[in-house]
This record gives sequence, structure tokens and C-alpha cells, in this order.
Amino acid sequence: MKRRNFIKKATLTSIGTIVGAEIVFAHMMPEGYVPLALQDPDPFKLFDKSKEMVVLNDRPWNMEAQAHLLNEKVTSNQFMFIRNNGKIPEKIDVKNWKIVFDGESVKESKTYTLEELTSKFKQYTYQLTLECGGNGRSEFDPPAKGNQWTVGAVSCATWTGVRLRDVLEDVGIKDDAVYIGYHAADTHLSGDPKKEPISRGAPMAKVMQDETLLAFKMNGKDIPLAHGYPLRLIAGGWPASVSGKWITGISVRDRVHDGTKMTGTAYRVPCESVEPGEKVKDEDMCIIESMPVKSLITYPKTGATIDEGKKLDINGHAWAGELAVTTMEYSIDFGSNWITCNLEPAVNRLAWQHFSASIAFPKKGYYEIWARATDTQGNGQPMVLPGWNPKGYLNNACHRIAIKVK
Ligand SMILES: Nc1nc2c(c(=O)[nH]1)N[C@H]1C(S)=C(S)[C@@H](COP(=O)(O)O)O[C@H]1N2
Ligand SMILES: [Mo]
Repeated sequence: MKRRNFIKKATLTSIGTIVGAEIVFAHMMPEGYVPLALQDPDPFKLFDKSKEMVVLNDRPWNMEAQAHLLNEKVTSNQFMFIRNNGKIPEKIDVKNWKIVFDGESVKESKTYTLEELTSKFKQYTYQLTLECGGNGRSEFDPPAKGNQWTVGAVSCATWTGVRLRDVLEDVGIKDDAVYIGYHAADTHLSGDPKKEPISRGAPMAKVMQDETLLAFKMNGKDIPLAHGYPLRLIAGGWPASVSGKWITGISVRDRVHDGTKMTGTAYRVPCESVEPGEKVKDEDMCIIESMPVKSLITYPKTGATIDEGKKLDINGHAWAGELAVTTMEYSIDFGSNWITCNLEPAVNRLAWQHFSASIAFPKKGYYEIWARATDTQGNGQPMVLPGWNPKGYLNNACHRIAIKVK
């Protein structure tokens, strides 16, 4: 948008300056034509991301971190993965932004402006872990279609907003409310305005939790455009697809929400485990709720070398959906022996926890460090891909890094 207007005004010489060379046949260029060199936006600049982020798709934009980029305790925008199902809204009119509450189970539909939301309700701030349900999909065999996330579709930022529960109480909901579904301002890739790229939701028990927010700030600033500016639903610990970006509406439903990507195989796994590659009937698929226990070694970067006799300090994060992580261990002998790491409690519920360890290696050579978290219910991470499922969700296999001792 901006770019096009700009080009109209810019002289041909100034376009040449931006392209980085003289446009030799500039005088032959049709009026209003945008040189290719300007059409391809640099996604790192566009979204203010580190150049080390990995682009998985540009239509729609999908980008992930590498493990070592996620070393910060609180993820900053430059390392936060982007997962879009449609086109990011182009025009955001913050002054007139509205959120509509409707559905079978509201007493009466009600609309709030952003200004009303922020002034009328108490604000809360939490660190909340958001992991894409498909994080780790690249390891599925037979492969699963979709973005081939490795380990980097997870973040834990600080989110500030109002409790969805408080707003729903103000709206007035009926006793038969079962679920909410969100509606958002992004547009379907087909361009069809009647189609929603995604419209997911959560059952009332999740909606009513203290940490379920309608957020308008991330890490103390306006939410970056790619992450849902100016208003975002945040439901930490559940597949991040529940955390709708660019929210314009919440429907309170008297049934399980049936919006786009709620039904069929989307964000669902077989209710009972299946053989890899097996076809599963839609009615045998269950909606993913809390994410499983998982961890990531964020320091050092895989492939690091250390000197013989020196200890290696490692650190990382561990999380377990709705639960907490109780134990964090590492192994340097391919899982034969496990040694306990230091593990910090979460700053608040649904935030990831930090672990560290200081590792001694017996002699020179190649090693792998494997990390394993266990949650409050005693569930540990599997060593290899667990429960194959058709869409490639919930891979919580242990993270591993390679180390050479010289
Ligand atoms: N409106 C809207 N909300 C959305 C999505 C989307 O495409 N549109 N993608 C969802 C999915 S699948 C994920 S994993 C998270 C990603 O959040 P992020 O891009 O801020 O990291 O946003 C969720 N919310
Ligand atoms: Mo996702």
C-alpha cells in the first residue's frame, strides 16, 4: 500500500536509487509499473525479524526461529515465529477498531471499541507460552503436509490485556455457553471476503481462566502487526491457533465452535493412537487441547566446540501446556544415563521455565546433549517422534544438540 503510493510520487531517478542501480530503460517503463526489485518485500525488514529466522512460506508468511535464537527468557519480536493462515490485514484503523460479542449464548450482542476495552476493564500482564500445534512436523514419517516446522514455532512473550472472562461477564452470557469462537480481520488467500482463513476457539473452562486475555500489548509495546495488532486473544499452553490475532469478534456458542479449522482433521489428532500412515475418519479425530511437555536447549547452538577439560554450560526452556515441569534432565550418552538440571519455577502459570546445567565430558570426541522434561503428571518427553497423526501435530520428542570436545 504505502509502497505503491510512494512509487506514484517518486521520480524514476529516485526509484533507481532504491533499486540500487540506474534503470537503463526507465523511459520505456509503463506508467504505474512497479519494478520487480521493489515488489519482493524483505520479510526480515517487513516484520522486524532477525536475519537468522527461517522463512517456510511467503504466501501466507510463515517464519520460524532456530533453537539458539530463543535463548532469551522472554522472547522478543525479532525471534518470534510467525504463523499465518491467510493474508495479514492491510489497513488497521485502531481508532475505529471494534470487537463484537455475539453467538447463541450471549444474552444480547454487544460491541466494544478498543478504548472501551482498555478503560473499562482491569489489565493484567503474564508471560505466556505459545507453541504452534504443528511445531516439529518436519520429523513426521510418512510426512505430514503443511509448514515443515522444526523446533522454532514456539515463543514466550509478555502479554498485557484484559481478562476475556471479565469482558464476557460484562456482555452477559447464558448458562448454555459451551465454547467461544473468534473472528479476525485477516483475509482468506482466495480473496473471497466470505471465507475466514481461521476461526478457532476454546471451551468455556479455558476461556474463564485468569490468564486468558484479550491482549493489546506484547513485551510492553503495541503488538507487532504480524502478531495480531491491535487486539489478540491469548490462550497460553494450548495450540497457538487458539490465540486468534487481529480479533474483531467473539461468538459465544451453545455447541463446540465449528469455524474454519475447527472441524475435520485441522488441529485434531486421532482419539486413539494409530499406525503411521493410517487413514483416520473425521469422527475419530479429537480436538487438541493442552500441549504436551517439551523443552528446548537454547544455548549453545548445535555444532559448538569446546576445549577438553572445560565444562560446558547449557541452558534452555521447558513447558508443559496447562501443567508445570517438575524435572529437567540431560544425557550425553544417548539416553543411557540422565542427570538432573537446575530448573526454575515459572514466573506465572503457562509461562515456560528455564533450566541450566554445567556439563563435564570424559574425553575428546563427538557428543550429543539430549534434554528431557517431565511434567507434574509424570509424563516425560519421548526420545523419538511420538503418536504419528495425519496432520503432524504434537511432536514433543527430546531436543538434541551436537558438541565436539577438542
Ligand atoms: N487471525 C488469525 N489468528 C491466528 C492465525 C491466523 O492465521 N489468523 N494463526 C494461528 C496459528 S496456527 C498460530 S500457531 C498462531 C501464531 O502466532 P504468531 O504468528 O503470533 O506467532 O496464531 C494463531 N492465530
Ligand atoms: Mo499453528
